[in-house]
This record gives sequence, structure tokens and C-alpha cells, in this order.
Amino acid sequence: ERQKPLVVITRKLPAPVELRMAELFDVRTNVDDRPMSHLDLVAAVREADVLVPTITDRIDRNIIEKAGEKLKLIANFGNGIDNIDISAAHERSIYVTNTPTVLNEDTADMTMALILAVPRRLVEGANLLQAPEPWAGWSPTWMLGRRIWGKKLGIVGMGRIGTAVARRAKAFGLEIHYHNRRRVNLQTEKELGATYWESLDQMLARADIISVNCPSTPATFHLLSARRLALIQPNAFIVNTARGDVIDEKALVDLIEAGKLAGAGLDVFETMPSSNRKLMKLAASGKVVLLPHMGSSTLEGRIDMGEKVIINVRTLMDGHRPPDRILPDRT
Ligand code: 8YV
Repeated sequence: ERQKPLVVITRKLPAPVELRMAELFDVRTNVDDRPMSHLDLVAAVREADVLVPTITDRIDRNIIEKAGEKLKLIANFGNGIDNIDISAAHERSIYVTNTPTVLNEDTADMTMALILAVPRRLVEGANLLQAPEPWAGWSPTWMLGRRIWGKKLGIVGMGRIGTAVARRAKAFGLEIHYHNRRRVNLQTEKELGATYWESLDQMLARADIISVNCPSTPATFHLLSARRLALIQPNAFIVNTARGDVIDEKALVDLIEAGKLAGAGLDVFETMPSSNRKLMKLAASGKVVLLPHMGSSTLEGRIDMGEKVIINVRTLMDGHRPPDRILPDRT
């Protein structure tokens, strides 16, 4: 029998995934289930054939340069690969793969949940019934949110997740608008009744709800800058289930505090884990709903992601290029 590859997994994964991987590979897991230290990561890349990091591991050039001869693949347990220096890996002929597609629907569901939760004051309402004071009773002017249907949704980044959000939002009666580097195919645009905006500025100025669904790259860093955020209508909401650094978080907080933006639903933050006191204060006031990066957090999704990792590792071991490899020219 062929020797099994040494696969180092940086975090604890759901049991079914760990079991399956242990059957197939010589697996080393991080029993602590805390982000690996820099030293442990360096030790891992020195010995491993395959490294399976998650979003909590920064696999930078410094770490990749210390990789041993054996390291052939960094199989990210996640879709976004902003935690990995792709060029540094390619310079060392190390493949990088991600887990695309399988988490689109879960992430789109969570995006939709935030699109509903913030304007309809869902968390604020639920919290009221957990407050120490008893519920004073209903009134027709009480807990009025803002209507969702008929409003304009502006999707920033119409990739696989953005499109899944658009499908759901259309069913909820929202009008679909999107900005993307390029137009999606006309058939999809027609199905969704979607309007393409080449100018992000123009779309932002018109949208009632904005959903961020693009990856974090040097080109999307603070794409929603202070200047652009100021273009958004004061009664509009922003939802972000992508990456925190796409929005200038400080500018966002300032606008909401000043009443120049109605609210936000955030699953991701500029620094993670977030300790943005001002955001937490806004959450307590009900204008903001904060989630601890739960967009793709379903058991089924995690199992599917594990399966993706396994397919990539096995394909490489069979002498072929892993299917979800990130191409060098990806920006
Ligand atoms: C994951 C994510 O939880 O896949 C992504 O890009 O942000 C999340 O769905 C995380 O990346 C797991 O490493």
C-alpha cells in the first residue's frame, strides 16, 4: 500500500470530517482548537505533505518560505483565500485550493436572514422579551421597522454567493441591482430581473439595502470607503457576510452614529474576533445586528467543505492537479 500523505489540520473539524480524513490520510489535528501559533504553523509546513488551514491562520510569505520539500498543497478549509499568500505558494510550486460552491446557499441564507433581521428589528424584538422588565404590551406605533419588499437591493459582487442572494431576494419581492467587475450572463440577469451598474457609486446612491458579497483582495480593500458610504441614502441598510475589510468600518460606525445610515448587519469585521466597542453599543441600541462569522456555519456545510478538501488532496495524491486550485493570475 502507498504511504499515506501527512495532512496537518490547523483546527478541530466536525467529527464526521475528522473521521473520514483519518481513514484516508495520516492526519495530525490541533487538539487545542485554538488558532495555531506561528511556531506551530512553521513546524507544520516543514513536515506536512498537505496543510489544511482555516480563516484563523495567516499563511503568509514568511511561513510559506519555511515550507519543507514535501509540502505540495495548502488545502484551505474555506472559500475565501485572503488568509493565504497565493503568489508565495506558487513561487514554491505549492498548490492552493479552496472549498467553493458548497457554502454558497448557506451563506446566502444568512445574508437573507440579516437583510430581514435589521430592517424588521428582529433581534431587538426578541431581546425585549428577555429583558428584566415585563413586556408593556402592543401598540400600533410600536417597534415599527422598515418594509423589505419593493425595495432596491444593491449587491456588491455578483459571484456565486451574490447570485444565490439575488435569487432569494427576488423571491422576497426585492428589486435586484448589482455591481461586479463584469456583467453576469444575460440569461441570469433576465431570470433575476437584475440591473447591472458599472458605477458602484451610482448603485450605492440608489439602493435601499446593500449586500457585500465580494472577496477580500487588494482591489476590494475599503471598496466601501468613507467617500462611497457617504453616497448611500440615510434610510438605507448595509449587510456584510463577505469580509470585514471591504468596508471602512470606522466610517460605517460614524455614519450610523450620526443618523446618516439606518443600520447594518455584519457577520464579519475588520479585525477578527472583533472588539469594536462602538459597534457593540450600536448593536445594543438595535441599529446593528452582529454575528460571529456564522455565514457558512451549518453542520452539513462543514461536512461538504471537508469533502471538498478530501477530493483536492486525493486528486493530487493520484498525480493530477487538484480541481479547486487557485490559478496564479487570480486577482
Ligand atoms: C468559513 C468563510 O467559516 O469560507 C469562507 O470564506 O469565510 C467561512 O465560510 C471559514 O473560511 C472557514 O475557514
